[in-house]
Amino acid sequence: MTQQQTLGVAVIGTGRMGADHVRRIDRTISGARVAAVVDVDPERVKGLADRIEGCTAYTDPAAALADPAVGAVVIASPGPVHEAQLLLAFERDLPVLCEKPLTPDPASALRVMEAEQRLGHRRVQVGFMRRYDAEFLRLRSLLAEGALGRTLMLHCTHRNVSSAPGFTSRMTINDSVVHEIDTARWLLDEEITAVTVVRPRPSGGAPEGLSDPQLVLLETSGGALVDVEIFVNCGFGYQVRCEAVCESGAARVGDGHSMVTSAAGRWGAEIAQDFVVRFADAYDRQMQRWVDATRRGEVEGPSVWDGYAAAAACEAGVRAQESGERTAVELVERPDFYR
Ligand code: ISE
Repeated sequence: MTQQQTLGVAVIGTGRMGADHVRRIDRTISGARVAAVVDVDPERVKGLADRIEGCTAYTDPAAALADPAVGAVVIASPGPVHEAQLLLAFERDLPVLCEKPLTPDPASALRVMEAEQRLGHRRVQVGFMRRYDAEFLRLRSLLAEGALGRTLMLHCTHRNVSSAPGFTSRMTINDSVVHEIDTARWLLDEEITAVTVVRPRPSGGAPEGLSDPQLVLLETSGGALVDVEIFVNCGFGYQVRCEAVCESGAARVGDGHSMVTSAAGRWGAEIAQDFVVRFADAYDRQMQRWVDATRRGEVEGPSVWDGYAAAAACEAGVRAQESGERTAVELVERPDFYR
């Protein structure tokens, strides 16, 4: 692939996130075009393809990946079908940007890791978009410079206005806290070694049967502690904050991305209502970086190892939720392929 060629991308899954990625590739970023869209819903996918020149609608991912116009794949379908779709992309040796979670459990993530190693080269970037958010990038640089000394703790807040119908307590770990798990691993450059989950009385705003909010405590291989307030029905806005407490200072991100207005004796800022808005810049940067790297014939960003390590920590998190006990994370040794 040369720099001059426009990358033809197939987007698999055209729900909220997939449709947003289609719009982003079509309208916002450069160097790529949407060559194919895939969804189980034939009408939805046709409606989307009809609005994009040179884009073909498919209901079968294998047929889309066989389209000669397709040179790379964005997987934005539900997590449980990622493994099969990743293996299809490997069969054709296509570069992939795969939305989180890589797969819903560590056993399937390990199978993907083995399959990618059999290919002999990395093909997958996992969509942990916070790694592309300007504020989180600044925090990482600050911590890496070491001017504040070692990082001792991270205090994280992760709030959604409301959870989608059918959202379960285990999804609060697998779909939501998975972001803090990856962020902590990336900010600290350490693995998560144990997870504990405690809960206050449930909010009256939480659907029946959903534990909400919860407090998740992550321990890391370097001895840092990470506490995460996960509250997926807070009702008032989408808030993601992270404060690093270091030996000689502290730094916090997540407050500073909206306009502040003063009027009628009041002063205040807006709060984004969802992740598509709050992390719009990060999603754009993530996609542009993926397209640029792919056109250079390279793979960068969060790897299948990162997806696996997050899945392993999530599995421990779900067990900790169910048992109420501190639960150790079980990880295989990191292959040299991913170092
Ligand atoms: C959703 O799947 C996401 O990835 C969002 O970033 C997260 O805030 C939300 O809780 C998840 O359901």
